[in-house]
Amino acid sequence: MRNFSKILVANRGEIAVRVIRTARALGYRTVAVYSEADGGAPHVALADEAVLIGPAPVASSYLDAERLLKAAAATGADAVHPGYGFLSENAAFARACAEAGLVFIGPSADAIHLMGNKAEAKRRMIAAGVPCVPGYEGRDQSDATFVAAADGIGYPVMVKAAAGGGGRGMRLVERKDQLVAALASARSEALNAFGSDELILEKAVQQPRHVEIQVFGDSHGHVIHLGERDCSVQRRHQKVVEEAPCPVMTPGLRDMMGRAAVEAARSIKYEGAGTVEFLLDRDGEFYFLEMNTRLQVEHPVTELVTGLDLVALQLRVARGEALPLTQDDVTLEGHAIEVRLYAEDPSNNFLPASGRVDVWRPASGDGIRIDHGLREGQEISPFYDPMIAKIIAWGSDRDEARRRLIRALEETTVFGPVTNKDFLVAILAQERFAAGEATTAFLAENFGETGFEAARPTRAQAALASVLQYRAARDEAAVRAVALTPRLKDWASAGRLASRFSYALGEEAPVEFRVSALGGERYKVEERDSTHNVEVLHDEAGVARVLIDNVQKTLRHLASGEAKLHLAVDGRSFVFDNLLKRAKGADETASGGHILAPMHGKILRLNVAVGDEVAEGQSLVVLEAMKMEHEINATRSGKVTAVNVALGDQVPANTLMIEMEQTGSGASEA
Ligand code: MV4
Repeated sequence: MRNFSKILVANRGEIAVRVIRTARALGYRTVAVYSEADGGAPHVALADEAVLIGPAPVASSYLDAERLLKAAAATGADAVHPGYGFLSENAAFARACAEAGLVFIGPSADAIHLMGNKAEAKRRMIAAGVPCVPGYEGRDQSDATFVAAADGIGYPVMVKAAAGGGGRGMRLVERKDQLVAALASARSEALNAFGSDELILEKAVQQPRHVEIQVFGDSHGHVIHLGERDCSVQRRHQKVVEEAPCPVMTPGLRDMMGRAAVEAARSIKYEGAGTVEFLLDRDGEFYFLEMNTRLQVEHPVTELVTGLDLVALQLRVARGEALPLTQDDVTLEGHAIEVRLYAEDPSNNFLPASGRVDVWRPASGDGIRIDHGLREGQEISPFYDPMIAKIIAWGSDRDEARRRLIRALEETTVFGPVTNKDFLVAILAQERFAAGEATTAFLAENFGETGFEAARPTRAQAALASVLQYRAARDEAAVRAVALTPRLKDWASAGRLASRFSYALGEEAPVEFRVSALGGERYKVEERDSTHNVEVLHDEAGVARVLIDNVQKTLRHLASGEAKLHLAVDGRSFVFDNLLKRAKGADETASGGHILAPMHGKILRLNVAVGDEVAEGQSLVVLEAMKMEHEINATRSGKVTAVNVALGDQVPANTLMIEMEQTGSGASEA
């Protein structure tokens, strides 16, 4: 037994949250670490203790082994869970933990080191009888040797960096006359990226699937596998969709691949969670590619089809306990699909996005699991991977999981940085993907050429936006006029404003929307080609139920300044930018030019007349309502151009009482 009771989680974000949850549930004390950028992050609040380890850059925080070991010492932690990424596959860190008397929750430093070199790993796997892609993984690195080896293998071949991963230093070589140049460029890229220019050569497998087997080993020599995951849908070697089981798997093939993976792990006395990656070709032949010696990002799909908690298993075997189940106890049920929701812009070459997440509402529902480490209001930091969440769906069959996942994406709202949500929905809805036919070539073939442009908002969606912007401006004006929250007010009566909103909808010219309040939260929206009738049936905390053109729907909305509105409706998220407001405050509703009655009431005093110059804060009107006097003040200076009410009038809410124009310089920004 290697007992421990307090686990330091040497990671951040969703995986730190994931590990802390299980550790706490199993009675362990937990220590989080965080950088200066992460003080407000959920993983910090969730742990019993949290240690500030350094500034935002990873080299001086999450990648700094010394600071992590210090944090463990300071808090009395006796075990370290590395999560994925960062130091999770760093043999020196695993060794340093052991030397500091900490249980490293992962395989031995030797196993990490061995699998970190593709040439070494392949030699060992060939010796263990694990099927490998035909290739060359020798120590002689001369061009002549590679050229001769490639002739033996047959073109096309792949050149790969022995120390590499993630496709860096990898070259596809179609013809003999391209090989020497490819070797040279791969060497220089590998040396630069990994500090080693050692290469291997492999036959290029055509349109393979990426199928990986989850394995577990314990310190008693038991090794089992938990079935496979298909991670073929990748973009530039970044996984985008992962699922279990693989759509083309058969029990016989699973048994063969599982045995090969177990043999791979057994041959190196592997302990803990590991993943053996294979390429699966069209003929059902499979080839060992590499072994990942960590818990992987996509482990939840395995959890959902096996019913096991992989972190719990990791903690068990790290303590020196035997695996609590045998291979025969492992059963697979149903199907699970995971997608990675990223803050990135699919229409701009997937450029990572950062910034404050104003609204973060992950969906929930039957068969839906969302792993994330994000708090609403938190920043997506440019220092780290911009993954927002893993959205995972389980179904009794693949299509049920797929449908549930699409729905979960549609019902998940992110207002703030742009995300790949629509891209993910488009992948899941794509015919070939739905048929389970996606190989590693899927994204390049289906989304490669032009990048991804989400569909533009429809006129009806823009009409909804205009109504919401109208209401936001009205409520803002009312808040300015009297210190009452808009919710307390009675907006039941007809207003008299026709406000204009202009949006660039991706058509040739911007489209103008004219909103008229008909009273009682009913609105008429006129645009170039048609009229939309909108009624807001219910609206609370940014979630509204609306009726538009006789169809009810639920939407989420958030006004951002005077010009912008975030709107999530019909499963999509949009940002509408009112060009009139953005241009120069052409619509004065919210900038103080239109003084509205904030509620139904009686004009008790009228303090201004047409032509008066008024100063900001000056009293304009006193309204009696709900047995109280409400003073309505100018929200900025200007000249009164119209007074539409008289002393003693009973006015409905939203009545345009006074109109002002701006004078002098002070501007529309106020
Ligand atoms: C290959 C291959 C075809 N043949 N090796 C890409 C990342 C690295 N883990 C291995 N990769 C590949 N290795 C041989 N011998 C095709 C790929 C590959 C790929 C693999 C999995 C998922 C997506 C991919 C996209 C392009 C290439």
